Amino acid sequence: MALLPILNYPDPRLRTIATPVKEVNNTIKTLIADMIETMYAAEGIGLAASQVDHHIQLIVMDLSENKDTPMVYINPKVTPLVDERQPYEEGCLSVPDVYNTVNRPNKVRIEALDEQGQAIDKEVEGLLAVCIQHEMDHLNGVIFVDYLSKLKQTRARDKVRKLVKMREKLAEKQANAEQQATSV
Ligand code: QAP
Ligand code: CO
Repeated sequence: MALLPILNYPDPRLRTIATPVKEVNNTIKTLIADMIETMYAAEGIGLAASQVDHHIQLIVMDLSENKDTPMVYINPKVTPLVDERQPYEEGCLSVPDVYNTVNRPNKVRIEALDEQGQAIDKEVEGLLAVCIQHEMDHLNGVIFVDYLSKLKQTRARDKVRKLVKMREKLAEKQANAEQQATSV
């Protein structure tokens, strides 16, 4: 198992359109396990393959309290079941520390394959409906900030750039400290 690096907004690779998975083989199963591990490590509830630079139609999610119920959606098709849209405060592992309200239909039908290649066909509402639409957007190169005003998009971009720089500096410091500790 391995942690995968997550692409950060506004990385242009996040705009890549994902292609369908042809066969749920061992390579895909390893990627699924790594994505679930990466999602848990980052304290996320959902992660699309696009976010870890794999441009295939694959989503992992876990909305359970104890983080012990991972869900896998392969080649998903999501159909809204209501016209009405409801506001929900969304975040994204690719847009760290940015949260904003997005309006989406809060009841959808999900058709997909699971990790065993078995067909899933279910109607869902609430957070699960919101989250699958957010992750589905990633597979189509869409990020939740695209729904916000230009001003909010600029602020989000600047905030993420600053945070990524800070994280890089911190990682550099930690690497230096470790080197010091081992070179006595
Ligand atoms: C998508 O997002 C989602 O900024 C999944 O510092 C989120 O898991 C859909 C996260 C909310 C609907 C509602 C974000 C973790 C996790 C951050 C996530 C952060 C740490 C985001
Ligand atoms: Co996201």
